Amino acid sequence: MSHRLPKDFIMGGATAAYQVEGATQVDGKGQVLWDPYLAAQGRFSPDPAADFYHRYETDLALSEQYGVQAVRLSIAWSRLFPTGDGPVEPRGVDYYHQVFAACRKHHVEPFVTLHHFDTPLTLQAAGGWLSQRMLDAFVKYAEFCFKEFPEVKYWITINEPTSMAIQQYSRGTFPPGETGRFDKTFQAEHNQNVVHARIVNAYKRLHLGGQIGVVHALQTVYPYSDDPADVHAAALQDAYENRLYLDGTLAGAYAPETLALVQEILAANGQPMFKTTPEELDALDLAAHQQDFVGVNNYFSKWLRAYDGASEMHHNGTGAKGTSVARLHGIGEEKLPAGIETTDWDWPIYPQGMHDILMRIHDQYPLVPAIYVTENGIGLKETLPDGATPATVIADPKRIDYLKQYLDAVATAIDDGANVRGYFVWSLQDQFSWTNGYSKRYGLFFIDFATQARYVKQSAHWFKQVSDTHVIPD
Ligand code: BGP
Repeated sequence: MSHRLPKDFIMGGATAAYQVEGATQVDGKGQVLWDPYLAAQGRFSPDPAADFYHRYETDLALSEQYGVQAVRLSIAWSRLFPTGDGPVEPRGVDYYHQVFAACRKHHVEPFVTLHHFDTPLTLQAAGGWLSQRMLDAFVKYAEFCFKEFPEVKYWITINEPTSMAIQQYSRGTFPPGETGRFDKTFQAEHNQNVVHARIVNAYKRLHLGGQIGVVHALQTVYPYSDDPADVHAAALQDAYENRLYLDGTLAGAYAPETLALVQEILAANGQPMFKTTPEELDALDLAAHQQDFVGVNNYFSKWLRAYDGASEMHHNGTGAKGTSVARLHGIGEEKLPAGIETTDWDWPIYPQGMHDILMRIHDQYPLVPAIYVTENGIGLKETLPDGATPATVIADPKRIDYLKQYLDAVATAIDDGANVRGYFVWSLQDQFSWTNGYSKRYGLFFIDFATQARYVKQSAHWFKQVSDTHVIPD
């Protein structure tokens, strides 16, 4: 039977400044932590990305045409404040006013993220999420945006604090590329929870009438077997990737069990517990009582089994299927049960995990007023067919199948009582991927990166049908 979505359910598309804008060296934009890191790696460049800096009008027109009612965008902090906490760059401010005006013109609601992995280089050099200077500067930049852009009604403080802290300090796939530093990871996680809370509280003091929330990457974690050691490994992994954030931002306090699991990971690695102050804990509590929504990014789930050895990791950043390895000392080993399909990047396709994470928020975090799925989608290797014309529609049946299964899981969670208000597909158009470059495409719209021509994919037609009818076809 076809699944129905609520009449006011928002169907949106997601982007991030550094992944779509390109133009990283123009109009006074400051450097971000990725610029020297990617240049040193020499694998791929963040320019031109999808050249959204110059082509936002085209992409917003396509959005309107294909039923994309809302777009997640992020402001590049370094366009407004090239050094993070120095003087303002008016050309950056003007640019975002123009983008938001174009959103209005095309009847697309902007959901605006303040930080999507693109810390200004100066502030990363000062210690990034581990430095008080960065945290204070982030609050000031956020307050500037709230006052400067009253046309924005939906704000997101931080995109995926999880990905940021873990990939920066324990998995080594984001700059500065450190591994095994669980102490830095948890301190950065806590600091991001606190700075998110400070910003929510500042926004609410301004009484601007809009809404504010945070976006988390939430991988549902299951034990590989019902062996108690595997069950415990899953609990450790969950504390590390999900629970410290969920407690800190959605409950406003860390449960004693969460802290005990964190402590256990740190003790196993001979590292100290993260530090908190009473003022910080008060800020967490206040923010959790007044924020408006949480965004959930969910692509895949994880299965954990007990592991006693040294940490070993391999990140599949090329699409060489079956190459991922993740065994973390003090946590456990990721091990996929038989029969679960994976993408070329080893991401398990498991829509039940989407349903389960939405229900977990509904069941365990009752302060949360509303949930948006702020990212979900599938990365595929796609090419432009020979002889393509501007009218060519790119076939992507695999994406339609994935989106249908996950959206069905969202609809089931709504039927089961979760207050999910919208769904943003990752991604609106093909774009630059942090650790994969240009080979992992997610968009409803195909981009020929050499010419920047846009082509519609079949999934865009499917998306429009869902958006128009609020029915997920069989
Ligand atoms: C999320 C990020 C996005 C995006 C997406 C897909 O974690 O918020 O910025 O990149 O994942 O990830 P990837 O590009 O690694 O496939």
